[in-house]
Amino acid sequence: MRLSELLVFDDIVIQCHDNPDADALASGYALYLFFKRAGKEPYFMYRGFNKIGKSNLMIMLSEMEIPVHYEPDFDRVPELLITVDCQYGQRNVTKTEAKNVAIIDHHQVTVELPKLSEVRSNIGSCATVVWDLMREEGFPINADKVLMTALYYGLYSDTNKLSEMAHPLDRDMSDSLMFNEALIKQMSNSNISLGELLITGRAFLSNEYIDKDRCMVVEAEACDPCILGVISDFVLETDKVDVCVAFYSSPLEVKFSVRSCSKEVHANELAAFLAEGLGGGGGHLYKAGGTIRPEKLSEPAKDVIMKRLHEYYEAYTIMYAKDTVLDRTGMKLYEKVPQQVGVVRLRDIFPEFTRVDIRTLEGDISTQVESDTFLMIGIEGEVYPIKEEKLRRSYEVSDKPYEHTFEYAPSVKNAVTGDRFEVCKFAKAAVGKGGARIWAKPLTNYVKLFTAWDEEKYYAGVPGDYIACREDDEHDIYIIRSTLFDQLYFEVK
Ligand SMILES: [Mn+2]
Repeated sequence: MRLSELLVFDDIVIQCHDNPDADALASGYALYLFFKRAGKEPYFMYRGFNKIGKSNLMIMLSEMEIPVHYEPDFDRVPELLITVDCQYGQRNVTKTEAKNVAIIDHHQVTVELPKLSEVRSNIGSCATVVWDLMREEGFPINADKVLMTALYYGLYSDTNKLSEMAHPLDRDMSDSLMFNEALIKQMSNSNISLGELLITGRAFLSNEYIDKDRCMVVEAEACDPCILGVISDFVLETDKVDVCVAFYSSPLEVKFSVRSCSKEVHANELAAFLAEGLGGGGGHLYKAGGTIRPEKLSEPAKDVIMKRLHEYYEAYTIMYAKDTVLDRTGMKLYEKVPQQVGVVRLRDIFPEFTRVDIRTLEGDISTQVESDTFLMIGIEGEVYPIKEEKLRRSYEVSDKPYEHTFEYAPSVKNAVTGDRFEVCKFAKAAVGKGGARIWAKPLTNYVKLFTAWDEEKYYAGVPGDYIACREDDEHDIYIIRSTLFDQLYFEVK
């Protein structure tokens, strides 16, 4: 959906979820400004049993002059109702009758969505979704410091001070906003009420320690999700605790934060594992978080989390490629299908020795431009630097442009000037020379593989994925996704 599609309506009401948080308020406020600028008179409100009382939000409302109204008894029927940071029909938003409904959100979809909706479940905050929609309409976001501060604070508080932020679009927004730092500081230091301080203290007493996995689980009472970040960060400081899951369970949602300082447990992967099929989870290698829908649980959240943690630790076999030789039983010989990839000579975009940041769906990579540095764009949009010599050994580079679109277009930024370019626009097509042969077989178990070239970060494989080694180097072991294997390899008969 584009925001301009909503401009056919005149009588517009924007509604946050009940007990609004900073993200809901920021998103609604941004939309309010968008419609104002388009000549409309939008009405911005929230409902439910409680009026906003948390001190950080009180500061936000007064310092930013956010025109939101508390309307527990709202009974007008507007032409268009937009619910932000929630989905119309969900239990956390009081139902308002309306002739038309639009939804803008970033949670898991749990209702049947109306035609007018924009729900991006893998984005860190609703503010990011609104920011992207407004940007698309050419709204001068960067001319309004209050708006930028509101959007930033929405993302900041929904991702535990950005630490659980996972999507590159969130990073794009946080990089581009020039916000009022003093105000952010003031709000984030008024985040915990005295009541919540007691919740934090009581939560520590309810801990469950899994000795053999050096893992601690802490249950808190329902609270502001930021408390979970505080708890899990603190617990991880403890000797003999390498992984921590802090969670609370309320009738509306189960929220959890994951922290890990073990190189054998990626927090984002564990978060995704805990929530699989029940909600969503993700973040970074060391810090992550997620949500579980309570209606999908048939037993207490704590039991589910403990069971899944147990399964997680049981399931994975850890392998270090440099000390491993795969058992060839059941393996077949395959050859690589000549693949079309995209390549960019960075020297064509940036002066030599420029430091650049490459942003991809998997994360940011920094490198320095040298005359022989190329970027390679793989078939899933993964981007990585490669030296010209290595590139030419395995690929035939053409003069034809590389035409491809991905869910998130990879981009590269000059780290000094901040100028950003979409990588694909500069890419030329290249085709693999083929000939490389591997031994491979499908995995029947979960594996974490530390490859020979990266001993810090593992690659996870699940049953169905392929484990392979090069025919000419038995320690060059890697994992190939089941969804890609047939596109990438054919069997040598
Ligand atoms: Mn939110």
